[in-house]
Amino acid sequence: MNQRFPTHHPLFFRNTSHQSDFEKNGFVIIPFYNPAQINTLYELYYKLSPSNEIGFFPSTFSKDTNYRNTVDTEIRKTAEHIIGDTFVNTKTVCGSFIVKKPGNESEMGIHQDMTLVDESKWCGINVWCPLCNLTKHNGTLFVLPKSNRLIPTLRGATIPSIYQDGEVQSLIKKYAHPIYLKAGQAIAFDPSIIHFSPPNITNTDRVVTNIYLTHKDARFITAYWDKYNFGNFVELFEQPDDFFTNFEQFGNDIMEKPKMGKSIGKVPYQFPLLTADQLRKTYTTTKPIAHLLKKIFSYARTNL
Ligand SMILES: O=C(O)CCC(=O)C(=O)O
Repeated sequence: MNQRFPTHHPLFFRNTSHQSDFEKNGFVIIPFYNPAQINTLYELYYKLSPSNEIGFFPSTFSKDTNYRNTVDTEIRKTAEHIIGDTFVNTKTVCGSFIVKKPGNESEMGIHQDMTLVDESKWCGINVWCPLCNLTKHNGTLFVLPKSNRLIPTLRGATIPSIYQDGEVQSLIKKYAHPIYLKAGQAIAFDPSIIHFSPPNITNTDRVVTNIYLTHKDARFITAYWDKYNFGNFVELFEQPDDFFTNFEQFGNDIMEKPKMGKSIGKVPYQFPLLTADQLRKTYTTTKPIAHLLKKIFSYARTNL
């Protein structure tokens, strides 16, 4: 698997302007659930979800296999038609709840999501959709537009990130944009985009559903680095399509070698780092970014 960006994007969106915004910026805002579907999903959440969780809690982190599977099945069932109407050539791999319980522990720091496909050919899409309106108090998502195209990476809990430097992290926070979605609007984003979310400091759970999709022909692949033994190599594991729902190591022994999947060998990796200069150059000279967000949100206002 090469760490380079694809020369062309697979077609994912039926709407050509969604596809081109996604390609240009690494994300696009789309209409997703209607009010009845939001109610169905809230009922599911209150019926099934453990009440003793605190902080930031994705259902994929639960130790209860039945809970993970039921959430996955029901979210995918509720979204099935919208997904069919919105996307082409995709397979839906996992539906989950991502919850921020009230409190400062619910902050989610700067990150890119783990590698799940060969990104020199394919890409994944997270369809992240809140069931409530997002505000600056309840843990909205911030994204750094176009950051999925800054450096090609392999990612996973054991692999050092590209944004370790303190100044780099401050600049990411400075240039990132909050995405204030209304209940039922979704952001469809490339999982390699740099993103984060502040804590939910209201009194109510912030409930989001996330659905991960990728191209129907893409193999599911995860990456693992043993820092004592691998040097500049990373081991890749082919995973079954139910990886997300059946992987037991999230929120558990995530730093251990994957206990699921089949090793397909090691690839060289140089552990690249983002620099403050690269960020400044990209985000102070890329004037379209402010303009572009305005365009995206005016599209959202008129079309959603
Ligand atoms: O739900 C959130 O606040 C953040 C979600 C996120 O960062 C992720 O799913 O990778």
